Amino acid sequence: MATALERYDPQIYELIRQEKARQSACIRLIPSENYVSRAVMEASGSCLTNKYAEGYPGKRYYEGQQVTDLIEKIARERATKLFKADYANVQPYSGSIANWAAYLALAKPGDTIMGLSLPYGGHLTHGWKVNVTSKIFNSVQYTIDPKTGRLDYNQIEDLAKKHKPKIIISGATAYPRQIDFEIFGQIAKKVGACHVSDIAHIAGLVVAGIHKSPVPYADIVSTTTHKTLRGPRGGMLLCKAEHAANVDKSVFPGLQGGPHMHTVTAIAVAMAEANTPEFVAYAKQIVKNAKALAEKLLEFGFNLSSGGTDNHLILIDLQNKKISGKKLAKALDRAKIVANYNTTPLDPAHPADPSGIRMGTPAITSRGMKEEQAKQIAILINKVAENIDNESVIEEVGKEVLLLSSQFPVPEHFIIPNRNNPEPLDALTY
Ligand code: DSN
Repeated sequence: MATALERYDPQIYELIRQEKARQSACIRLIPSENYVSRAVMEASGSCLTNKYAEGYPGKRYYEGQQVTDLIEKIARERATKLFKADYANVQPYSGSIANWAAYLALAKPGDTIMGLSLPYGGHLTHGWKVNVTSKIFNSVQYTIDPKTGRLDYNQIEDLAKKHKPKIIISGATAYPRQIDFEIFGQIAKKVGACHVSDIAHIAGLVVAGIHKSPVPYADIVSTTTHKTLRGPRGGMLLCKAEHAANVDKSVFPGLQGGPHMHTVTAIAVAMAEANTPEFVAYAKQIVKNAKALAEKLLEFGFNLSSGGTDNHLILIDLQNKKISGKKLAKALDRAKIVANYNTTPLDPAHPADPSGIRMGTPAITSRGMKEEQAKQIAILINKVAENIDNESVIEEVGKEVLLLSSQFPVPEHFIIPNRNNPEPLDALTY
């Protein structure tokens, strides 16, 4: 039977169908993307989208909050338990807003913030020059050591001593190595700064205990909920009890109006999923897969920033291959392998067409792929890079991708055991 959407808006129905087919057919390597479970998708598409809930549980500005209060409390409790934090705010619409709320909870406009420079792997909202964080705050940017491709904690400490920032931000969007949040915390203490840690990319690895948690060492931890954490598109803040009131005020009414309660609901579900042994195994496999992909690419002579990876992503510097990041990303996309072009440390090229390409393994791991498939993907990537102007080879690779994808169906089939009934869910379609 046709769905309501199919009947009412066949054009949009068809486009959603096409996107679903694309997500199913392609090898998705964008490290910030994933596939959510059926349970998260259902919560996200639920009637909670109909409800306004300005305020917080027990202190709302609209009536009819009998259910929303319960849901938000559950989401907060699950998040605090999962991350072992004192307090969680689950309302930020995104990671960018979560970062903003963290800064405004701890600093005033005009204060100095210090974060990782975007071309070196930082996020726009870590004070990059085109982002409004650099206009409202005085932004000082640290970099990474181009020789090692790693954070240089001495440089960070020297800069912190020189500029006396109000906030030091740890965290990155394109950094393939472990971050020592404890050292960041120590540097912040030495210079009287607050420490905000943005773990949007690695949150799933943190809850699985693969990467050290910044929670003990940061005043506020900011994250998205949809990357390695595999929840809905959204943001979240975790903090020490002393900052809870300021964090809440910063999010609402400081930056946002009504929270997206369907997202908060889906975050609650994702927090339950992440608190399972299955999720820990998943997160471990993400890193194994990234390492396997990295090793095989190194065999083909690709230069990897820092020489490899400790997490879910790799950053390839293509200068030795004489191909631009954009050219390879577009050729790979035609071959149904989806990654994104990215700047690399000391990149001589413009960010609009940089020398690097960024890839990650959260999505392929959700499909059940393992090291063997990661290596197979590296072979396909190399084939495209070596035949960058040969459309018939690129088409051939596309066919090989389809074959591989068909063996690992999209994770509407992936199994998060029902918490009340250990029988796995059947493979149903959305
Ligand atoms: N767009 C995200 C990423 O791809 O890393 C960061 O916001």
